Amino acid sequence: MTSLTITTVATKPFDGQKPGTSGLRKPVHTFMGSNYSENFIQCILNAAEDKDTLVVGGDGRYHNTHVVQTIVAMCAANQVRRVIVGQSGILSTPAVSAVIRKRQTNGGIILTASHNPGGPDGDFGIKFNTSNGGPAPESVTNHIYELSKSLTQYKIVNNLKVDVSRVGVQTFDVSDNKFTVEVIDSVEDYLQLMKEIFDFNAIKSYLSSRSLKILIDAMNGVMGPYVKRILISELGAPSESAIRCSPLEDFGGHHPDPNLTYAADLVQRLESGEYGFGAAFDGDGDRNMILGKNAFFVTPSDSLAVLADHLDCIPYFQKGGIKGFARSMPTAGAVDRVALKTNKEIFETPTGWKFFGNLMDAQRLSLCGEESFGTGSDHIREKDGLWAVLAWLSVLANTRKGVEEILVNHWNRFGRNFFTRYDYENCETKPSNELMTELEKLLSGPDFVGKTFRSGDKEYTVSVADNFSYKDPIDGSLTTNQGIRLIFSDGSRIIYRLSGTGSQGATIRLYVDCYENEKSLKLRADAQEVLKPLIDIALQISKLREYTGRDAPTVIT
Ligand code: G16
Repeated sequence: MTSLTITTVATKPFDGQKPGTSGLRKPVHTFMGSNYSENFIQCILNAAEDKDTLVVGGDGRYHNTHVVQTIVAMCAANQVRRVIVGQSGILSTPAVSAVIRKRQTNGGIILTASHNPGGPDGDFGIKFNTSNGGPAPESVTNHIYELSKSLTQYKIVNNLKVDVSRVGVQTFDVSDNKFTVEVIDSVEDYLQLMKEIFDFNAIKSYLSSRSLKILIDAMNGVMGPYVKRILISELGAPSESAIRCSPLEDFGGHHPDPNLTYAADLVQRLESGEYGFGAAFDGDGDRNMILGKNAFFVTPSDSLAVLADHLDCIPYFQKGGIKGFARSMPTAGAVDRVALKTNKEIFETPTGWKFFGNLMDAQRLSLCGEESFGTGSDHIREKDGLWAVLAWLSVLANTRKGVEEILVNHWNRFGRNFFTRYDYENCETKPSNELMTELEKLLSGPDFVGKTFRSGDKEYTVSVADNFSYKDPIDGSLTTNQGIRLIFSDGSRIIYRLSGTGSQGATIRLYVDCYENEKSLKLRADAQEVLKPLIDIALQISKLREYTGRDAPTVIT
């Protein structure tokens, strides 16, 4: 075997290589610029304290294959001894987390911009996960960003090419050291984990009894192969139960984002009443949307609460017990009521799955979720779309009830949290920042708390007005500036946040929620109608229309 040599390439720092809510996300043409990806990868490798073995994979979007080769060639030049790569460079985000944990590696690098569009005009992203399988905490991502500001060189083995199309081990001699690349089946480790968690026989026999017809939309993202192998081959769902299962580099030109706007096709098909259960995933397979018969929409906050209330029908929790629950701050507090009833700890964290990891590692957290269509448990350290679907199927098989009936029962027992999110995507950055600054000034004024706002026949008195901060209960780290909150005396909330996952301009998120426990109110169908007075007040206080020039949001959830 001829020895390959390491090349050191001179480079200059790029502005703005600051990881956001979940990794560095930019338009793909930015990542394709000379040295842009190499710089960021070098900073990850410099920041990683232990890097003997790393996992690499992505959601298959445009440019994925190229960057997989770059990462492997740079690992070879930077004292990594072994790299584990998903076949064809494909691994869902939950699968990377599962592989890191199962094979006890030092972490991994995930190539994805999640739910952002792909293709030559779309977005790309690079994210570092640490040895617990979760997204790197802020201490690490801040370190990566600091390194990126002064990087002068990166190291690469230029002529190292790996055949990622075949499963197996390939070894290389790099400057007289052995470097190993193991290409693994993209689904296998994840499938084995799911089999340990769920009762596959129970789900399979329920699906085969034909009492439930399901329709699953992989949205041409990474989940196609996982859906086919797990739901169809293993659990016996008919092949027509899964749609858009071929991973495409541009996701078929769509936003691979499982919400009512971007998964409208699925919603339409469910409206026919033919299916009792529907679900969609995002590009990298960590998000999920759950629908019942006639496209009955389960909000992520409710989905979390219902699962919290039914975890004991899943073998993983029967064996390991149920520790605490958690949700991100903007997520409505439906799960808090289940925690109260079941006497479990409940944590409220900033937006970003990375904030759940410490709690899970400390054995304080079993189940958590976010309003942004994320649900998951401590089986891995990422949110997990297919896990959520299998959890829901377990609940349906166990209760033999429909999705809507389960939700109505839940609201009757616990009351109902109405929730909506308005997204104003791709706004101009400067006025969006000004909006947040002015809002913060306004609410820190001496008379703001106690002030009453009126809309129609409703009246709301402010009892808390702040910018959310979080002290991690495990390591004591403080994270500030996590969203402006107005909490009213009846518990209703208005929250304003700037998204940390957009790739250009600014995305303003407005979250509004309230709680009802009066029978005639809680079973009303239309959340928009219930929340209208609060939405009007939110728009009025923030002068959102004036700052953004937008009359309506881009997406309403
Ligand atoms: C990421 C994070 C989530 C977060 C979401 C939305 O999800 O992992 O924890 O809730 O972004 O963040 P933002 O409101 O800042 O856009 P994903 O699926 O995009 O990786």
